[in-house]
Amino acid sequence: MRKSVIALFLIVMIALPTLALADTQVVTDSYEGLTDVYATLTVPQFGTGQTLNSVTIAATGWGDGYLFYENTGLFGGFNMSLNEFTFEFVLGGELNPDNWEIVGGDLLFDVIEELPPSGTVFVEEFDGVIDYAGPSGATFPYSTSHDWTMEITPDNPLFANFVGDGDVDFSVMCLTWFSVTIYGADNDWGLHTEAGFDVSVTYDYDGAVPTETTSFGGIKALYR
Ligand SMILES: [Ca+2]
Repeated sequence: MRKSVIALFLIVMIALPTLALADTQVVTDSYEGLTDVYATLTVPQFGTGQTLNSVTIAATGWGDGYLFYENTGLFGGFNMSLNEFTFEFVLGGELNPDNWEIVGGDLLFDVIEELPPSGTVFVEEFDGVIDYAGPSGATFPYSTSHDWTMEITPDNPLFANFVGDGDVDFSVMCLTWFSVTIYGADNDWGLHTEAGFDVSVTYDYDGAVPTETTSFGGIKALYR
C-alpha cells in the first residue's frame, strides 16, 4: 500500500527589521504544517535609497513524522513493515532571469535507514489497549532537519531581484512519501507528518538605515 499525506500549511511569521545604525538587515518568513506542503514565503526587497553589497539567503527545512500501528485481532505473530518513509524539501523562486532553486528535488531523507530493525516489528495478539505500543502495537518516529545558505553578490544576475520597493517570493515544498506492509485483517494504523521551512534574507549594505518593517499574516489548511 502506498499513500501520500497531503497538505496543511500554516503561514505564520513575522519579521522585522528596523535596525538603527547597523549594516545588515535581516528579514524572515516561515511556515509549518502537515506535509505535503506547498507554500509561498515572502520577504520585502531592499529599498533603493542605500547601496546593497550582497544578499544572503539562509533556509532551514525540518520534518517530523511517525507511523503508528496496533493489531486489534485475536491472532498475533505478524510482522508489520514500514517500507519507505522519506522527506523531500525544495526551496526556489521565480526570479529573473531564470527560475531557480537552492534546495533541489533530489534531497531525500530515507527514514527506514534510521529505524531498527529495518522498519519491521513483530506484533502479538491484541493486548487490550489501542496505544500503538505494547505486545500488539508499534510506533515509528523520525525527525530530520537541514540547513542551506546562498550568498548573492552584485555580479549574480539574481541580485537585481532583491532591490526595489516590492516583495520577493520563495516557493517552498516539502513532500512525504511512505509505504507500509501490514498483515492481518484487524488493525488500527496511520501516519502523522509535520514539516516546516524557515527562510531568512540578510541584506548587507552601505549607507543610511532602512526603516521598513514587515509582518506576515497566517493562513491555515488542515489535512491528514
Ligand atoms: Ca497496545
